[in-house]
Amino acid sequence: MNPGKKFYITTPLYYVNASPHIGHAYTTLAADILARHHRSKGRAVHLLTGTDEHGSKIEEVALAAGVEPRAYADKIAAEFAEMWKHLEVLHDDFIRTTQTRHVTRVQAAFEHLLAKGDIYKGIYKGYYCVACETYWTETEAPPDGDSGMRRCPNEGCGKELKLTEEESYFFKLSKYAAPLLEHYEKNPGFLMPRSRSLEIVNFVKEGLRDLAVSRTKVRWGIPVASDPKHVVYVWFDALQNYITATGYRPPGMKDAEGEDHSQELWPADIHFVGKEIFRFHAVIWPAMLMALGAPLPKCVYAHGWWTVEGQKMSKSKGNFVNPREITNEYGVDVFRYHLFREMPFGNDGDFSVEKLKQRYNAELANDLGNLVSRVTNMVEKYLDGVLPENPPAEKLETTPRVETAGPAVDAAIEAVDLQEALNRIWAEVGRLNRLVNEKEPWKLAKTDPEAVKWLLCDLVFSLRLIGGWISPFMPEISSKILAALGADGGKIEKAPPLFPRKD
Ligand code: ME8
Repeated sequence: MNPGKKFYITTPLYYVNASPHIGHAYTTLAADILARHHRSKGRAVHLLTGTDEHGSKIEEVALAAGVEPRAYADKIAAEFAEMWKHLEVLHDDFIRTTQTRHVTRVQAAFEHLLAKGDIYKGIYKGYYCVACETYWTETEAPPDGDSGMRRCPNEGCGKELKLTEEESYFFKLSKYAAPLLEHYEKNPGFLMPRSRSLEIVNFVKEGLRDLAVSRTKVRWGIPVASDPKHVVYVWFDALQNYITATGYRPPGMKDAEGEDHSQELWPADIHFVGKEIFRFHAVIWPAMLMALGAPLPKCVYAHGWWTVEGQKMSKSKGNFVNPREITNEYGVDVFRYHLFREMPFGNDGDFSVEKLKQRYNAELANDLGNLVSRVTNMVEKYLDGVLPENPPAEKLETTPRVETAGPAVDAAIEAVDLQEALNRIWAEVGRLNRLVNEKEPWKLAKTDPEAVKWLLCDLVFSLRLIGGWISPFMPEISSKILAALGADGGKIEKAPPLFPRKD
């Protein structure tokens, strides 16, 4: 492997048809947590996010709003960028599929595949879901018993399909079924979690049909360079962002805007996606890369879906949760914490404000916040805010025990078992709370000041470890805790409340 290779993490490119909501935030925050973790270990990391701006879905919403698709895209892309800033996401790049650096590379890749014979011209006849930007066949989407209407079979979609017949270029996806199966077999970590990989393997085993990759009925897209009445099918366009963003040049492309950093970045180490777009990333995308002769990403990780107060989020219900509704009341870090403590990565879960509030009061205000404020208060009171320098190792009983959780926390984050990482950390928070309750340092202070000194020292050192571990999840709270604990060498004073109680 190239020694300068960075750990390259991506999120999906979100459609610019609607404002960011908690579902988008979830994937992007998972990517940010993993990125922060690796950075904290001194590894070079590159986090890419961005927006998916072409296709009929965007064309339709812009038309309905009476604006040009580009103006519509500009507005929503800016909302996504602002949201990531607000949520303390540290991304290294934000790609928009309308940017020249992407457009020219998609065009060059298309021409290369055409010349190679992996793309050929034909007629597409079948059904199309605009909401999912997905083609369906008659058998995949049989007519409804009562109405005779065909609906999108995607879980949670069910929108009416449009019958379409148009001249189209096709990508020879069928050719790649066997190589894909071989790749899945040889690389058991490629499709994650395992529980979702079987579905993909079975799907590919059924055999793959060639995929329509251009449209003539849509205008808002990347024109095929050699035949501009066609625009590139939005998924065939958007999937390539992960590699176009690296500056990669498809075979045959000489001049290109932007530097080629593909050696530093590609192949991606992990693509984070929601379960509903796993198939695109697990089947179509690797087949495209095989056709281009580029290495495949190391892993595609599909997480589950959030419902909100027991309901699917949808336009008709108007129940999309804007993260700001939560962060305005509880702060950004609390939102970040709740999402990953609540739902095991990979499973589905339900978002409820009541549950968030319970977690806030119990796990944050009480378990962690109180502990920090009690400990810092006692250090101020009994030790004048100063810890003994270089305490002898035998005086610290708890710190080494807490420390042993470190590798498990790291391993859980690296396996993207983010809930497990938080469970491990909170087990140590629990250990420290029990210690304080058992030893009752406020009583001990009257009888054995020496013992109190070492006990507080032990607690502060242990808490500093915990303060560090939470930093990928709660960067701001982590800094506040570490500062309050004098981790930068300062005096220790009673910490201001980190989590004011909510009733
Ligand atoms: O699919 N729960 O974009 P999109 C959890 N443009 N995650 C959710 C979610 C929910 N309820 N709702 C959305 C697209 N997400 C394409 C992707 S990639 C080349 C192109 C998250 O705006 C989750 O990551 O519909 C999901 O896959 C993504 O947002 C879909 O975003």
